[in-house]
Amino acid sequence: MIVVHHLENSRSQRVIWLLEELGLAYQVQRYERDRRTMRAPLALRRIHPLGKAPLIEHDGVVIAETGAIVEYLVALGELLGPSAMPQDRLRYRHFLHYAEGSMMPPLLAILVVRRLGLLGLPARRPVQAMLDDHLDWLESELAGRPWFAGDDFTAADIMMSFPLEASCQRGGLDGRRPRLIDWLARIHARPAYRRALAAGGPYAFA
Ligand SMILES: N[C@@H](CCC(=O)N[C@@H](CS)C(=O)NCC(=O)O)C(=O)O
Repeated sequence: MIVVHHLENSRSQRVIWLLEELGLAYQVQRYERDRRTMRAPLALRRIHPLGKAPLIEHDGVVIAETGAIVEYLVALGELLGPSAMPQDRLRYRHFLHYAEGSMMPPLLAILVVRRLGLLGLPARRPVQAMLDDHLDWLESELAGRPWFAGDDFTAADIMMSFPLEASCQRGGLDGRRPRLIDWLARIHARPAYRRALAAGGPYAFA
């Protein structure tokens, strides 16, 4: 049995969604954020020293880092990898890494700058510009194909869900980028996405 250590309202929602898409059996161990700091509780550090979500446990092994977890589960479930086409495979690998490696840093910067209040004011425009570059590029990527890796929905789309949902919430993503909004509507309509919401508890980004 796979155990998912899931932090409320966080990127770990993606792992529950992936497990639902793959049809693998799992249990959710849900953690609440500290209401003042919004950090994860110390209990997560008993599972992994960094105390970040998501974490999974399987066959006595703890796996951290969403991209690594996604690769592990896709191999286990033998579904939702890229097609055999070399271009799709490259794009799949790119987006699997890009979601956390390139897209999340400006979103985190926006969060920090907002929390700084007036002190953060001078940084608001430059960090928003950094995110806008990503959103413009992603919008153009979806001009030629329905999903991030190619013609088929893959785990790369699941990885991309959190940064794009967070972009709606705090990064100004709206109907001015219609392909991204349409992509979000299509992922949110998937039955496995809906089941994952029920399994993971309230999620403020959907
Ligand atoms: N790149 C890591 C990021 C992990 C991460 O920062 N997780 C957040 C959840 S959104 C967390 O646990 N934050 C609470 C904290 O840092 O205390 C991954 O994708 O697994």
